[in-house]
Amino acid sequence: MNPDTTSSDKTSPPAIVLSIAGSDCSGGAGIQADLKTFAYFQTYGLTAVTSIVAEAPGKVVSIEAVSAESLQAQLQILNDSYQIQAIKTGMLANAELCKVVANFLEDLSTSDNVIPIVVDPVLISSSGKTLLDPDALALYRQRLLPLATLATPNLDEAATLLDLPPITSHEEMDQAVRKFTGKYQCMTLLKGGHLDGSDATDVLWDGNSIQDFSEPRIRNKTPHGTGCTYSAAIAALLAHDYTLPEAISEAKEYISIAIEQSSQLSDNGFKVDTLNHFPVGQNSDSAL
Ligand code: PXL
Repeated sequence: MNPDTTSSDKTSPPAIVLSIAGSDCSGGAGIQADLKTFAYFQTYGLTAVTSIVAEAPGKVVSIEAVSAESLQAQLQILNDSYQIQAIKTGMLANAELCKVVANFLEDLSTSDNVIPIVVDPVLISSSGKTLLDPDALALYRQRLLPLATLATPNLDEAATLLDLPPITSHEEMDQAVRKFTGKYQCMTLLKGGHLDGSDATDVLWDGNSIQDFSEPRIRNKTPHGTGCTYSAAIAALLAHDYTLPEAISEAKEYISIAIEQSSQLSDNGFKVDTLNHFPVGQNSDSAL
C-alpha cells in the first residue's frame, strides 16, 4: 500500500472499518485478526462482537453467542459515533444475530452514503467446529448475501450455499462463482485455497467479467484465521478507496506473506503455526 494513495497520511484521520464477528481468544482469527489487519493497513478498527469462542489452533472448546440486544447496542453506538467507511462480517453464530446484522445493513443501505460491505460467510472453523447454527443459513440466503458488495466464500461455503456437490476444479470454480453472483446478487470472490496445485487461486466474478488472483501455494504452513484476515484486508483497502480488483490483489499478496511468515508459537508443548498479521516485505509499493 502506497501512503501517497491512501487517505491516512499524517494529517488526515484514518479510514474507519467495522468488523462484525466473533472473538477468537487465541488471536489468529475473528475480531482479533481483523483488528490487527485493520491496523496493518492503517485504518482505525471498530468491532461489534457476536460471540466469544474459547479456542486454540486446532481446537474449539466453547462458543457463547452474545444476546441480540448486546449486538444491536454495539452496532447502534458505533454507527451513531463514527463515520464508518467499510464493514466486514465474519462469524455471526445464529439466526437471531444474523437478523440484527441484516437489519443494520439494510438501514445503512438506504442512506445516501454507500459503504462497501464484505460478507465472509463463516460456517465452520478450520478445526471443523460449526460456527453458524444451520437454521441461520436461510438468513444468509435471503438477506445478508444480497446486501453484500462482495461475498468471500471458500469452496465448502460456496457449495453449501449453492446446494452443490464439492467444487473440485478450477473449471467448477468458474461456474460456481457465476452461479453465486446470479443467485445472491453480490459480487463474489470464490477462494480456491483448498484445491491442489502449485498456486492458490481465487476467482472474482463481478457480474460482467471474471478475474483470477493467484499466489504461490505455501505448503508447509497451516495457520488458522486466513479467511478472516483476507476479508478484513479487503475491507480495509476498500475503505481506502481501492477498486475491488486492486483491494483483492493487495489483500491476496498480504495473506500470502502473512501465511509464509507464520511463526511457530507454543500451544501446550506443541508448536503451532500462527499467522503473522504484521509481515514484512510486501512489494515495493507497500507502505510497511
Ligand atoms: O476462521 C473462522 C473463524 C471465524 N471467527 C472466529 C473463529 C474462527 C475460527 O476458529 O474463532 C471467532
